[in-house]
Amino acid sequence: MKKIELLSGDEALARGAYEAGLKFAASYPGTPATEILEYLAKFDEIDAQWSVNEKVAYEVALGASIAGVRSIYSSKHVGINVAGDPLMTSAYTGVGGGFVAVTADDPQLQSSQNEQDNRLIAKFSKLPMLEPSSPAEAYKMAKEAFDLSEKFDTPVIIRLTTRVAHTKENVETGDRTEIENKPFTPNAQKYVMVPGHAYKKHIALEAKLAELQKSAQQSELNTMQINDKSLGIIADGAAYLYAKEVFPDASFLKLGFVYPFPDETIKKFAKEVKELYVIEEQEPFIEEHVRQLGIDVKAKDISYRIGELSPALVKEIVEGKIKTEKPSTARKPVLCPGCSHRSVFYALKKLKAVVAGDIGCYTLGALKPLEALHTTVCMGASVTIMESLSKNLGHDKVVGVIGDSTFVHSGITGLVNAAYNQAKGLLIILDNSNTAMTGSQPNPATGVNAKGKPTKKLILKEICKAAGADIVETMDAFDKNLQNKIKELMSKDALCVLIARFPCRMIDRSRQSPPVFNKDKCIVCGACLQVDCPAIYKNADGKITLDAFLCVGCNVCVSACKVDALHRAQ
Ligand SMILES: Cc1ncc(C[n+]2csc(CCOP(=O)(O)OP(=O)(O)O)c2C)c(N)n1
Repeated sequence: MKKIELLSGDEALARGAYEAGLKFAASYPGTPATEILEYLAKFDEIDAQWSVNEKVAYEVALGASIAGVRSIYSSKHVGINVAGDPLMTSAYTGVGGGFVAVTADDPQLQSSQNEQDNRLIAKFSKLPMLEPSSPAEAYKMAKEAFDLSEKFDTPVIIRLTTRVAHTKENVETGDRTEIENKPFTPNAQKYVMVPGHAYKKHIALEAKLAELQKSAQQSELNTMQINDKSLGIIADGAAYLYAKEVFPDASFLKLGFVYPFPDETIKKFAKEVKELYVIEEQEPFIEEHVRQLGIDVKAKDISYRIGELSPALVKEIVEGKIKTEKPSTARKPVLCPGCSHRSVFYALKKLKAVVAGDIGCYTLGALKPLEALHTTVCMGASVTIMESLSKNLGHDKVVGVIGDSTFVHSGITGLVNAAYNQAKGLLIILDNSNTAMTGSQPNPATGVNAKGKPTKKLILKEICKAAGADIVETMDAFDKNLQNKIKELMSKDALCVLIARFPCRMIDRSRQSPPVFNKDKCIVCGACLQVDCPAIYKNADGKITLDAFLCVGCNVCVSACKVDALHRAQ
């Protein structure tokens, strides 16, 4: 039954996949892709899972495809790096049931550690890529991607960016079509990628790409709109919408099937128009290819490769300007009041520890005034960088800090490595029983699955011991002795893990009474402000204010106060 539904790009893509008979979905949370799996997990017809990381997600999804069912992988752009190993070789194996891999990129780093443009992954991996400009297109392309995948025996990548993933639009949805599973027949030439087989597969892949290019040239996803011929614009994704808004009368070649490039279509369009521009966000992906075709084209200055575009910036590009816009610093992100990460970072700051950090809410420990986290590179890198910092700077000075979800994602291997290579030092696992940063998804250490059902629970203490840690202790993250415990473990000549445990405020909203604040004793020394809690701040009149509405009574500020102005409530 046809229905109009207000859907985000993520939801629309997921809806399209559901209607295309999808039976298996795997993902690891990451903005702006998270809502794809969250949407799919609601359907009984779909076996949907949060995998422990993106490599695992890609592999289980590919495995489901090999078993014959339509399957989907989704992650944020950097997740594709983690999944890179199976992804690259899946271009050789091809698929069983239709297999779609979604990358949701984050230009402008709304919530990411880098701004990589995953259109380049399509070229690198030799996989076809579709790119919608809107939720309605994402819905349509999800269906097309499965057909394309089965027709050409290849995974198909769909690339979203934050604007498309999180924009909402009315989308006309329909019914699900059940698709018969493809039979699985053992076929070593296809699925066992030893050199002899893979070499032949690479030859076949090049031929497949040529066929895919013909398909891109005929595809309705690449549309030519000939209007005013004095200005022709080639654009994709959100950039197409911005360009269309600024130059409604121009001629357009809108690319939706972005890789392999539809060369003949591009050449034809270039001949039609007088002045040709490529308007694209991030890397000069289309621009460089158009130039390679020997076509004279104008495009953005290098300064516009950083951050998102907007209609105003598209106008500037065509005016030949250089980008002057600076990143917004309007609002500093901050840990929630009562967040258990705060007490750990406050203790680490006091101990003047060198802290190898990781990615999660706790990365905020790097910001002023806490400034208690000194490296963040990628997920899992706290444990490995801690190993090297400890060996070089002294294990009594260095601490690694990682969240529970990140530890399961890629921290366990680092801990095994540290033990195997006889590293010493302290790793603190901030166990808030949540993947908080991405909006409270469960993970193996929470004992709940993607469908919200109880499942086997990973016991962090046991896995740390099994990985080879010499000492593993667990402590309440708000324990008054936390700082002493960290100090004690830092001084041990051993590989130690401290699991600092307290449920995330997003899942346990219970409150204790705020501390008692004796204003008369307060000398406005600012010590309490060093804990960086939104519930305690300096007023316009220069006085310290404790906001009882925001405060949940964690008492970290009490431990910071040097003049007894703050007391635990009795
Ligand atoms: C490779 C990769 N995948 C996913 C993400 C998105 N992401 C950032 S932090 C995080 C996990 C946070 O959970 P946890 O480690 O438990 O810390 P918390 O936010 O709960 O404090 C995720 C999934 C990412 N940045 N990089």
